[in-house]
Amino acid sequence: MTNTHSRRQFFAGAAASVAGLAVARSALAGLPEPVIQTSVETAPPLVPQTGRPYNPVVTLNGWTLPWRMNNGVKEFHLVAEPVVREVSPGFKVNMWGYNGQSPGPTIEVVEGDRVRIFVTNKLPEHTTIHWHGQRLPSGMDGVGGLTQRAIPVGKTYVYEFEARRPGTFMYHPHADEMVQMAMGMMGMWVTHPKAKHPHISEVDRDFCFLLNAFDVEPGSKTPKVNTMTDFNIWCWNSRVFPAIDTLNVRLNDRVRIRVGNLTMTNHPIHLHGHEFLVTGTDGGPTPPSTRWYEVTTDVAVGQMRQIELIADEEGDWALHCHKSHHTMNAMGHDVPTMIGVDHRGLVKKIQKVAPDYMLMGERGMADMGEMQMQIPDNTAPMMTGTGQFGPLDMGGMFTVFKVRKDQKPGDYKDPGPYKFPQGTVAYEWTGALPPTPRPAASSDKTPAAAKVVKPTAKGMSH
Ligand SMILES: [Cu+2]
Repeated sequence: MTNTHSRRQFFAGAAASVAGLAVARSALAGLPEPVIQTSVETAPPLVPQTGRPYNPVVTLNGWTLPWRMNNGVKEFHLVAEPVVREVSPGFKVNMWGYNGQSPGPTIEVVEGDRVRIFVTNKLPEHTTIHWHGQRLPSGMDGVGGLTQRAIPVGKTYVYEFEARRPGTFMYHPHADEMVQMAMGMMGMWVTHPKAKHPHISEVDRDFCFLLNAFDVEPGSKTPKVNTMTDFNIWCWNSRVFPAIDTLNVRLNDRVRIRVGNLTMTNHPIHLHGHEFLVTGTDGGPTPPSTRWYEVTTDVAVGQMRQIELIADEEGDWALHCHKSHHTMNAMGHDVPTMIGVDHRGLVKKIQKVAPDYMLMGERGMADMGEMQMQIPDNTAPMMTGTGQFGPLDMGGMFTVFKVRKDQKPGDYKDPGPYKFPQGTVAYEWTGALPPTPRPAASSDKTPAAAKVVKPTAKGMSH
């Protein structure tokens, strides 16, 4: 899932462009050169070369935007533009994003930093950027019509404010919001503390990702932008499992995971094998006396959550949204439940008149995980991903938290599948078995839907 060579190239390139801009003093009067990134790989942490030091984050399948220092001000250049995002291998979606990607790059600054962000609009319509959760002057809040004129097509606007409080934030348009967010316009913002903070611990690994969702009809390439709640592609940073990178940590690392939700529903994020504390919310770090241990935390629409844990159990641990239909990719939901219905012989008959007809699920849907059924071009299989023991029957908002004794400090590479110590994996009982007859067909011939429900003026009545 990672490629060290191109990571290094990207990293060297980014560092060089920052250094290069720092010496080209005469160029500082103009716009900072926009840095564009088209790789879907997780970029290594961008260690700050200028400004106050901090411990950088890693954005899953994303990257951090380099800046230039201009008279003590951190200058960034965001370009709002149409992009093509590979949601999973073989599944590319026309999105709108920033600097070559959806989501846009993570912006990392330090508490007290003066920040200047140039925003160039290369979209076919006007836009703005709202800096979700920040303390800032009202006129920098990015609400089109209310606090500024929306940025016209082809124009560049400047936002400038001080990053006043440390925490996890997001950015997104506040102009034609439904369309622009349905098209993938969003990004993460992390403000690191300027000094030791009583409510912010120093961690060994710091990950971040956005929850986002799209409605892409199987076989098409552009999200439907008028969808209100019925999204079908459930993403972390515009990727679906198994295309979401794993979170790779060393045994006993202190780990922070920052999650922001810009979908239109809530997501209970669940980690296996460990308890965690919610150490930060929308309002910043939480006082330690208010924290309690969880294994699932709900991230509501528009919210940010920071969770922290000590990774003290080796293994491959699932990390996923607990809504089971969010760990699946595009599928039709109007499929009748066929569990327990014996329809042997029926499919062949129907296929004579409708050759593509497929009846699924008389034993559940697990078979879908390994079925090599034909799917339309440019879509993601519904349930996919293969582990060392077989298919995972998963998609969407799912990845693996990999805890390894021999992962080197600062090494974020995927260590591969876990080598389970002998005798620690669930195993088959090979002794005598109790009889397991299949349930006999029911002798009860009474139709199940025997009650007649009649609509009345007041509603439904029996
Ligand atoms: Cu979810």
